[in-house]
Amino acid sequence: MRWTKGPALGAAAVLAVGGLAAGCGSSSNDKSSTGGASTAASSGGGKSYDMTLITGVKGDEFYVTMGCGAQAEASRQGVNLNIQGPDQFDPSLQTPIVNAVAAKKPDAVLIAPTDSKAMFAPIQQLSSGGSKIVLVDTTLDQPAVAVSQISSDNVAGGRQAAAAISRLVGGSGKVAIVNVKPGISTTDQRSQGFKDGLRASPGLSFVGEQFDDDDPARAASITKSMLAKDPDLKAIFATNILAAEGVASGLREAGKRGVRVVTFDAGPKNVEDLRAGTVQALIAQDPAAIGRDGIDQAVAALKGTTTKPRITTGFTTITRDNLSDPASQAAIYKSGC
Ligand code: T6T
Repeated sequence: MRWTKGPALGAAAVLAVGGLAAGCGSSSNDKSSTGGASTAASSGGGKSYDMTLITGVKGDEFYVTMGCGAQAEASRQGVNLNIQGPDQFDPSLQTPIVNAVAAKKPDAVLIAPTDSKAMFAPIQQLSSGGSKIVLVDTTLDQPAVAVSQISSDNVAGGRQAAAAISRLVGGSGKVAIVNVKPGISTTDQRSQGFKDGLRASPGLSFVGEQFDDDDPARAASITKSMLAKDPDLKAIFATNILAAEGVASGLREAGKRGVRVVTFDAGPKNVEDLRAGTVQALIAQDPAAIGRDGIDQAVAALKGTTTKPRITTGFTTITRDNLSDPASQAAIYKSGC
């Protein structure tokens, strides 16, 4: 089996590689894990805007890589960018950060809301204070508060995961989902896309979905309890980085070989698990492109030029067969810029 690019992969992904390379060459580090340093604008010529990127969680390589893409573009555009994020993917921890940022009234805020409902009021408050809002990665049930939303096509990614699992198990057997928590737009959509995609493979039987609260230890114990309940489980779809890490640990701890795993995201640990054969395919998003496009949309909104209400970035499907290809290597998330 050899997969290369996912269906949504195109110019966006190619551009993202360029953005990421620029990020790695810049002087910025992982602001989302250092608690919010800011980098002064170094170029430009016009007005220098102050922007903040509020990630879903600190230290997660998806958001680190998004921060690298955003920082590279901010430096290019002469934007002062500050990057912050909560310690956990949790609206009760993200809200105080949003409130503190609102008090500073930055020109624009790029934000990945940790809950599609609970984060609406704090984000609306930011907008009422005059900051332009760009939703990056996750979105809100009421996204009109934002000038632009930028993300992967998460429904399509979930469908792609179902098709990949169907191929891996020969079209029949029990399959399950390990998800993060309800209310996160991205992972809800991946789960929805996966369930839709299963309809194309009537031989697959869906035995359920469980939520790990973005905790890999919980994902590992969920995996072991799924195996105890269904010892003939054939495959698991893990909907994000930490779910994937936990599912891989759970399979190792259970000493279970032969269960096929397809995951969203491509952090360094996910790649190790792919190399070791515990995981069979990683659907890598393009977080650097999301960060870069987020800065561009915010600048356009502030300058009063045309913004794009919706931007969809691409995927790269990474398997052991194509892992050494330059496109796969470029799609692996970074732990620092
Ligand atoms: O999968 C990404 C992101 O797209 C999602 O919204 C939350 O989880 C990640 O950050 C990975 O941990």
